[in-house]
Amino acid sequence: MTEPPWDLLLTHATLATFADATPCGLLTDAALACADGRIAWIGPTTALPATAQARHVEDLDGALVTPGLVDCHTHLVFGGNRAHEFDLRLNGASYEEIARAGGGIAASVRATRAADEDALFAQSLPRARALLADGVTTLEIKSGYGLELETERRMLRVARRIGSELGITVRTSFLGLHALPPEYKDRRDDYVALVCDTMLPTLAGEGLVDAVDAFCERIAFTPAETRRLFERATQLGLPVKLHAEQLSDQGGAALVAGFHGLSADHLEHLGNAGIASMAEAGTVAVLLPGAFYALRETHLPPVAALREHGVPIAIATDCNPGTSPLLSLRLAANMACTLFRLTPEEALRGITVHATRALGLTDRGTLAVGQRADLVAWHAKQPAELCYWIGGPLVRQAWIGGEPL
Ligand code: DI6
Ligand code: FE
Repeated sequence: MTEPPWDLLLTHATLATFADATPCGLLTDAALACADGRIAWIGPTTALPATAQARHVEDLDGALVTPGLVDCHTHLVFGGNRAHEFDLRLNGASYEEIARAGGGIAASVRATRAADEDALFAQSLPRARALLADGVTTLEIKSGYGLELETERRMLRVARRIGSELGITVRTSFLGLHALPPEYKDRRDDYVALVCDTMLPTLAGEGLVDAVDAFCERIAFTPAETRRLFERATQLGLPVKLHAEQLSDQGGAALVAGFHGLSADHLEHLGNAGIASMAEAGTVAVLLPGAFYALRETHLPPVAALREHGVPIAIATDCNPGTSPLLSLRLAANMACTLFRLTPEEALRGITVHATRALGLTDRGTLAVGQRADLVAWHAKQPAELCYWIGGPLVRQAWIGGEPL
C-alpha cells in the first residue's frame, strides 16, 4: 500500500471490484486511490486516513466505477470492409455465391494485402478508438487477413502501433491458420508448413506474437493441423487459444485445453467432453454473441453446463469485417445477456476479470490494491446498467494507469 499523497483519489463511488465472489464485489460509498499507475487504497470513503491527499480528487456522488474493460478477442486490423456483401445478402445472395465470386474472407485478405502499413493503421485506429470510447482499456488483436509473411507482419505491427498510439495494452495473437489462401488452394500441407515453420518462428522472433490462435473448423483447419501449430507454439514458449466449435464440434476445445490453452472461443457446438477438458485445464470459454447475432445462429453455447463445471466465461466483440462488425464491448455484454441468458454479473465478469484471464494477464480486470489503475467511471449507479442500456455513451471518465484517457 502506497502512502498519500496519491496521484488520484475518487470518493463516494460505487465500486464493482469483481475481486471476490460477492455480487460484483460491490462496495458502496467507497473511495479508491491510485499512485504510480496502480491502485493504492480502497475502502469506505469514511475510512480514508486523515492524511489522505491527492494531486487530483474527484467526488463521484455514487457513480459506478469498474475496472477498465478488456476485449479479449478482436480482428480489428483489416483493410476495407464488407458492407457491400451485407447488402448483397439482404438482396438475396447467399454466402456461397458471394464466396464463389471472390468475396468473404478472401475479399478482406485482398484488401489487407493491398494496404500499406500507414493505410492499415489509419483504417483500423478508429475501430480501436470506438471500443475505447465505450470503456475498453485492454485489447487483443489477431492477424489472419494476410496469410503470407509480409502482410501478417504488417497486421501485427499495426496492432502494436495502435497500442502505443492510444497508450493502452494491445495483446497480439498470430492467426496464420485462419483460412487457406487462394494461392495454396491445392497445397494445404505446404501452407500449414509455411505457417508453422516459417511465419510463426519469424514473427515470434520479431517480438510480434503474444499468443497463437487458429480456426479449427470444417471450412478452415483440421484438429491435426491445429495440433501441429500448437506443438510449434509450445516449443517457442507461446500460449495458445482457439476458434473452436463455432459451426460444428471438432474436438477443438479439448485440443486447446490439452495444451493448457488460455481460451477456447465461440463454442456454440461445444460438447460435454470439451467442457470437462476446459474445466480441468482452467481454459476460459470466450463467447462471441456478435458473430452469433450477425450470422443469425440458433444453436446456443452450453452456458448452463459451463456454469456447472465452473468454467470461467468471458465475452468479447470478435470485431471483424465478416461475421461481427461490432464496435462496442458493452453491446456484446448486452447480447450475451439477451441471446445467451447470462446474468448481468456474469457478462460483466466476462468483460473484466475473466477476459483478463483469457489473455494470460493477472494485473488488471479487478479493483484491488496493487492492480493497474485502469478504471472507468460510468454514467450509471448500478452494474446491471452497463448491460441493460443498448448503446448510448455511458463512459463518464476512463483512466489508464491512473492517467485520464
Ligand atoms: N470465425 C469467424 O467468424 C471469423 N473468423 C473466424 O475465425 C470470420 C472472419 C471473416 O469472415 O472475415
Ligand atoms: Fe474470431
